Amino acid sequence: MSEGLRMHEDDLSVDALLEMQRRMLRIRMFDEAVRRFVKRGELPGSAHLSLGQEAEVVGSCCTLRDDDWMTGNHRSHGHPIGKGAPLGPLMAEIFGKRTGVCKGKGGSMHLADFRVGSLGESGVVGSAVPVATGAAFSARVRGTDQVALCFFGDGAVNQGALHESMNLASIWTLPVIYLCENNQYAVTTPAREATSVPNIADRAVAYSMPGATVEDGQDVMAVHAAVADAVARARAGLGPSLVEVRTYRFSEHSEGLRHAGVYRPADEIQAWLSRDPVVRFRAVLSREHGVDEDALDTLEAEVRAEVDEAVRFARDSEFPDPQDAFADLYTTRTVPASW
Ligand SMILES: Cc1ncc(C[n+]2csc(CCOP(=O)(O)OP(=O)(O)O)c2C)c(N)n1
Ligand SMILES: [Mg+2]
Repeated sequence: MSEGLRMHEDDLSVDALLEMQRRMLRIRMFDEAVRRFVKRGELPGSAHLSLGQEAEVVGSCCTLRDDDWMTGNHRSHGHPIGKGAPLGPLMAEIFGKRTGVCKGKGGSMHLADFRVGSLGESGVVGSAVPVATGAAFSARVRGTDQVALCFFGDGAVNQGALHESMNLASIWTLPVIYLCENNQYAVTTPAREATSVPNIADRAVAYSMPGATVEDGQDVMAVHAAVADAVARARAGLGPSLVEVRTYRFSEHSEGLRHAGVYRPADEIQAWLSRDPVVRFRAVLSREHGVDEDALDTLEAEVRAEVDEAVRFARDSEFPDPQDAFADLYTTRTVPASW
């Protein structure tokens, strides 16, 4: 990680560390379940899984308070889970049910849960970046110390919306953390062939903000430390940061795509699989924090039961009524005069 942020020292309790492992396990088991249902033809549409990227999602989200905001992208399941959303309404959304977080109208690419500050995800690459920037602007206007965490992939790095947003955030000193999930490919395009700088974090210089690269994005604590520094900076009123996290997706761009073996060398995939973030952090909890193996097994069993319950809830729920197709398309809320 480059220097320049460093406003925060990690001092997490064992309970906080176990919560991070719990959320990583939730993402892992939730997306493994989704993959099974897609394979069986039980789910409509495509599904972009966060398998392999659990550490960057959870390490980032666990630096936030419940009232902080977060936006994401088409790889949308992990982000709200990382922010602490309950699993049932997320799974119901993927099944297209009316109990889903978007009442079954959004589907897999549009999970959101306002109750935990998860403002939305979108299939249009880069489109949630201005939303996070706007949320940070609202904190500034209302005089709160909330911050906004903005996830985007390496494929969004050259989208105009990102550059316009980073520029505005810089000149207005907005409390936003631009978090690039560099899993090294945009569908099949390698980031190194599509972007003009070797380190995406180098782009921060152009917007007078600190930039940091987390080389080992499969280490949840390394991600947490870097993002916590950026969050502390934003909360202190010092403005935005860009954090790039190097990671890897374990599955294909989306389930059902037939690109396997064409663009990613087998030894590269193998090297990343051997650094599984969930397996690694379990070993760290046991070796360095004295958590016994039985407690770690119990944690895994609890999360498995939670995912099973979410699936049951989704399957048992009703589909939306076609008559409600046009409900909730536009907000009826107005901005209070006091703003
Ligand atoms: C504006 C726009 N252009 C192209 C696409 C097609 N598309 C969907 S996902 C994707 C790649 C995204 O890659 P990245 O941002 O690295 O995220 P990842 O899938 O690797 O998590 C592309 C090009 C799109 N959805 N929106
Ligand atoms: Mg990518």
